[in-house]
Amino acid sequence: MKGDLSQIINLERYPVTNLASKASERMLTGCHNQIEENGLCLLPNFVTDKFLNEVIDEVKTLANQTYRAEHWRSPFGRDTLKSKINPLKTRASMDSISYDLLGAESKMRQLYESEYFTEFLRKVLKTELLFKCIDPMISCIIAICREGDELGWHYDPNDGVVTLLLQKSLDGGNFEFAPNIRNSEKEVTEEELSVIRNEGENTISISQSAGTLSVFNGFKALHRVTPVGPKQERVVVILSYANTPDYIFSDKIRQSFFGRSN
Ligand SMILES: O=C(O)CCC(=O)C(=O)O
Ligand SMILES: [Fe+2]
Repeated sequence: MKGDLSQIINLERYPVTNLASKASERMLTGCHNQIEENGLCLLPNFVTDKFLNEVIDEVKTLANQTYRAEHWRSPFGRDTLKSKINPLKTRASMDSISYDLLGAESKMRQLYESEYFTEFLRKVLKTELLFKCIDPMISCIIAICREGDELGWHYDPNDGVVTLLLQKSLDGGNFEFAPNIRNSEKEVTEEELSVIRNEGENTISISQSAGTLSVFNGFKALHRVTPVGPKQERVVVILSYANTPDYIFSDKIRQSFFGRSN
């Protein structure tokens, strides 16, 4: 298994298979410092070039099985406002490949299903309570944002989303977030509203390259991917985790992303 991971993860820089080593300790301290600062940890060149090329090939092979979704949703997960033009609804539009389409040989599946990798994420997030989701469709998806596509401001329904950028868009498609802004399930604050209106003072825009792994708490942070420009699509793998070992997404989420619930 370790041997397999050396083909996938850049183990020299990120010694994920030897978490007790001094090198790992240093690496994890770096991760903790980043999370301390703004709730997000960026790990550039996390995967090997070989892996990146193989997964891009997987995406090409599955190109005719992507599902195009466009929907408007309340960033707060509350269906208070029905109108499509209401600025409090944000737009998500992209083509996605569901987890159940990744074959047994899929390199991406191997990374997501690696126990070393999950354990590494637990150490990054300083929790024992982090488990892969067991959703057959949503646990690990590949999202392709083409010209005009975006993932508008939202919170995630689960604690941990980890992304791996496979291909950067040449313009737009930036990841932006407002850390730790969620403070109540019920009441929407002025601070949250100002983020959605793109007037938020605490919004952070980050730069990711192909091969960057990003770990963040999207349950607590409002976040978005800005509209993608014309030159090159943005391709990202979205890996989902929860604090219980049995998390599956709602039928509504499966329907809205893939037009089917099983
Ligand atoms: O594509 C990204 O970088 C973020 C994905 C995301 O926010 C989500 O899937 O909930
Ligand atoms: Fe999200």
